[in-house]
Amino acid sequence: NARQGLALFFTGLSGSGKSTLAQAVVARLLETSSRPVTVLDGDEVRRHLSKGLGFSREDRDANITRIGFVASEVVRHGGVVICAPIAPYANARTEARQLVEAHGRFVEIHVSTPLEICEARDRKGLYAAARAGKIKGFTGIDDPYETPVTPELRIDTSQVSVADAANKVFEWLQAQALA
Ligand code: GGZ
Repeated sequence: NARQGLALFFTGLSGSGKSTLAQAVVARLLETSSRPVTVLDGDEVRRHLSKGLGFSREDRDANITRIGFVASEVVRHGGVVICAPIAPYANARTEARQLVEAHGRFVEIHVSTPLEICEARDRKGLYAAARAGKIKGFTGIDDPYETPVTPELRIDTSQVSVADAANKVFEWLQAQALA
């Protein structure tokens, strides 16, 4: 049912290409359908919805629960919602999935770009700061990332271009009659 609500949940390390890939998928969705798409942009979520939260396990879990709740509301009303947090803990991802699946479809996309590549990119200098001990508890350096075991899709952006990766997601959605 193409009108069923749908959440695309991208998860992966900082610098893995989640946001870039999510934006490319949004562009594809908007090109080919008249359905509105809500993007829960990571920076905006941290600035508004999750203002005041830090990066302890408790705060990260609260962040993902809030994102899951908003996503479930969008899906409940038949909308399409895209989120792209790190979401390092499997339990929190499962909770978000359950919130959404009460009302529609949840598609987990693991952006599996290896740590070495994310760190080499280091677009914001955060990995260098984490290695230098200036940021404590940085995911992949001195904080965990629990690799998704059975995501709907897994994409390594060091192996494929953003355009190809977005196509892969889009084609998978079409094959599932979700786009
Ligand atoms: C991980 C951190 C941290 C720590 C600040 N660990 O590359 P970015 O900058 O733009 O993406 C990262 C973002 C992660 O926020 P999320 O809300 O996605 O995280 S979670 O799902 O775990 O709640 C990074 C920046 O915030 N950042 N400190 N310690 N990333």
